[in-house]
Order: sequence, then structure tokens, then C-alpha cells
Amino acid sequence: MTAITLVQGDITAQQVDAVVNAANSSLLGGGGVDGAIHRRGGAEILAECRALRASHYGKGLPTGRAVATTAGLLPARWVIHTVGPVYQAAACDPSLLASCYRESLKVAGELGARTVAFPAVSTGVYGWPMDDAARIAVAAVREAAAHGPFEEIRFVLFDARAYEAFEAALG
Ligand code: AR6
Repeated sequence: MTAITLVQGDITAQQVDAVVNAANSSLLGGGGVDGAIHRRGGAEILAECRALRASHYGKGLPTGRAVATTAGLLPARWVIHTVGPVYQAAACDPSLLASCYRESLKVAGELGARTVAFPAVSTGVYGWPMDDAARIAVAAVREAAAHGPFEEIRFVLFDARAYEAFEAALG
């Protein structure tokens, strides 16, 4: 039985097997979670991202997919980079956001990770409304956890507002 937990805090400080990065398809870094992970994790993460681009993702990692690198200097063993969808109120497909969680857990399972920490993918720069994103994230993780080998899947929420949204979604 997988524990699905919530903490308010910084994803880069989590002592888990794998932390998930809210990346962009270039895999070359950015702001928000992505900036924090590369800053604290060090140059080794970016070097592996560049190598992945060269070998597999010349056109970019597609939205909804996930790929792993070392976690460099972070307390985790791996960083799993996923690309959330940009929110567009008129035409937004929740399945792409759900796919980020599902694909990240698939990669985590293949690596042998038992504990995984997620940020609230797409809810910063990419603009997804927090309550809606929280419901999609919790449903996707619950579904994947039922079939996976995980001890704990942790949502790491940056502020109280995000924490409350995930708390409500967990019920
Ligand atoms: N730990 C946990 N959560 C955080 C942290 C942190 N250190 N920093 C921010 N958040 P975002 P996105 C929260 O913008 O919306 C980047 O430039 C933040 O408050 O990091 O998927 C990438 O390169 C928000 O709730 O990711 C992409 O271009 C959530 O994490 C783009 O942003 C996600 O915010 C991806 O945008």
C-alpha cells in the first residue's frame, strides 16, 4: 500500500529516491522548480540533460513525457524531468497533465525508486489553476500507485495555498 503524503516545502530538500522536475521540453533549465533543481543539484544534471537531448530528444521532450537523470548534489538519487502542459482556458487537456504523473511514476518504477516527490506540475509559469491541477494530480497518482511498487509518493507544495488545494483533493 503506497502512502500518498503532503508537505509544504522545497522539492530540492526532499530525501527520497526520486524527485520530479517541472521542466520544459528543451531540458535545458528554466525558472521555478526547474531553476531550483539545477541550482542546488549542480552541473552534472544539466550535463546529462544535454546528453539526453543529443541522443534522444533533439526535437525536445514531448509534453506529458518523463525522463530521468542523476540528482547530482541533491539528497535524492534521481531527478525525473517531466514537461507539463501550458494552461489554456479554452482548450486544455487534463490528460496531458495526468500523463506527467503517470509517466514519471513509470520511469521511477523502472529505476527501482520506492519513494518519489512531486511538485505541483504546471501550476507556476505554465498557469494551471491550483485546485484543478491538484485534483488531476491526486487522481493520476492514486491510479498509478495502485499498480506500482512505491512506499511513498509525496507532493511537495511550495506555499500554504497549494498545500490546501492538495489537501482538499486528497479528501
Ligand atoms: N519546491 C517546490 N515547489 C516549487 C518550488 C520549489 N523549490 N519552486 C516553485 N515551486 P513552475 P510549471 C512551485 O513554474 O508551471 C520553468 O521555467 C510553484 O509555486 O516551477 O510546470 C520550466 O523550465 C508552482 O506551484 O513549473 C518551464 O519552462 C509549482 O512549483 C516552466 O517553468 C510549479 O511551478 C514550467 O512551468
